[in-house]
Amino acid sequence: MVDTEKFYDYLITKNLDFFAGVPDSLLKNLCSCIKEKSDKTHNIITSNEGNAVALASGYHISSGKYGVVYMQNSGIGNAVNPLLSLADEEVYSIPMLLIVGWRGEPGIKDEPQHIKQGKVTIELFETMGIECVILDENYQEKIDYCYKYISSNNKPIALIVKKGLFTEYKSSKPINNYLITREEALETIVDCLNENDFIVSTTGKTSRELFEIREKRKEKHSNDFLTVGSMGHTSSIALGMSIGSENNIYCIDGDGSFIMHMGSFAIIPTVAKQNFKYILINNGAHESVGGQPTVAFNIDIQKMLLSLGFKNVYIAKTNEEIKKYMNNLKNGELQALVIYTKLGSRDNLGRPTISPIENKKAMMEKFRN
Ligand SMILES: Cc1ncc(C[n+]2csc(CCOP(=O)(O)OP(=O)(O)O)c2C)c(N)n1
Repeated sequence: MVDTEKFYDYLITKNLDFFAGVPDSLLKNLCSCIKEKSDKTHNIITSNEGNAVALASGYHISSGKYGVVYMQNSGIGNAVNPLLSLADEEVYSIPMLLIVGWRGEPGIKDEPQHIKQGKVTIELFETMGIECVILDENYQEKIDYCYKYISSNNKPIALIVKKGLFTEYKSSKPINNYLITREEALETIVDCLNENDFIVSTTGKTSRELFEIREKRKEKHSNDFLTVGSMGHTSSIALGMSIGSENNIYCIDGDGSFIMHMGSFAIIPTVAKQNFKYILINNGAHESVGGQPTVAFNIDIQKMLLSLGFKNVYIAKTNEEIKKYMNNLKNGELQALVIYTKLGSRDNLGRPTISPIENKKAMMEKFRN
C-alpha cells in the first residue's frame, strides 16, 4: 500500500501543490488528504473533469508550475476534449500530472458501468498519446519519473491508481445540519408516486438506495432508470424520456451531478413538457464517493432554476414538506423540488442485482403497456 500522507507530502516536495479534480471512491483517502492540507485556491473540486484539465492548463501558463488533476477513470470522457485540443503537444503542449482511479481494472470485480471503462482505460490514454504509469509502493520513484517526463516532454502523464492502494487517511467526517437522510427522502418520494410514474435516478448511492427501496416494498424495478454511470446526465436522460412519452418522468438528481453538467438546465425549460419533473437531493457533497463538498450550498438553486424558466421550485427539508410539494409537482408545467438532506448512508447498502440491460428492457416494456 502507499501511505496517503507521505504520497501527498512527496508531491509537495516536488512543488506539485496545485490540485483540481472530481473525487473518486478509489482516491477517497487521497482526496481527503489534499482537501485537509491545501487551501481553497490550491484544491479546486471542479464541476467536471474537463474543467480540471483546463484549470491546470491556465495555472501552468501563468505560474510555470505543473498542476495535478485527479479523477475517476469514468471522468476520462469529460477530460478528452481539453486533453486533446488544449494540453496536447500538437496544440498548446501543457504538462500536468493526471492521477486516475482505475475502476473496473480487468480481473478485479466491479460494477457493470465500470467494466468497459476499466478495460479501455490504458488504451484510451495511449490512443491520446498520454503515457500511463501504474502507481505502486515505489511511489517516490513513480512521482520522480512522472515529474521528469512532464517537464522534459511538456505534456500530460497519467498515474493510474489501483483499488485499495492508498492507506486510510483519517479526517473529520463531513456533516451538515439537515434533518432527513437521502434514503428517507427517496422513500417518501416513492410513496407519493403511482404505478404509471417513472423515475430516472442519479449516479451513486441514490440509485442503489432506490433499488433497495423497491426490493423492500416488493415492487418491480421497471419504473426506475438507474443511471449507474454517466454522472451528470440524469436530467437529460429524463428530458429525452419525457419527450418520448406522456407518462410523468421524475428525475431524481444529486447536487454533484446537477453541477457537473449544469448547462443542461439552460436547455430543459426550452423544450420540457408538463410531464418532466425535477427533484434535486442536495446534501452539499459528493456523498457516494467520500463526502467531498460541492458548492451546492452556496447556490440559490430556487432562484437559478426560476431564472432559467422553471415555473415553480419548491424547497423541502422534512418528509412532510416532501409530501406536500410532491402533490404540487403532479400538476403544472416545469416544476422542481429541491430537498436538503443530511450526509451518510447505511453501511449495509447493497447494489442493484439486475443488469443495466435488464433494467432498460423492463422499462421499455413498461412504457409500452
Ligand atoms: C464522470 C464521473 N466522474 C466521477 C464519478 C464518480 N462519482 C460517482 S457518484 C459521485 C458523486 C455524486 O455526487 P452527488 O450527485 O452529489 O450525489 P451524492 O453522492 O451526494 O448522493 C461521483 C463523483 C463518476 N461516476 N463519473
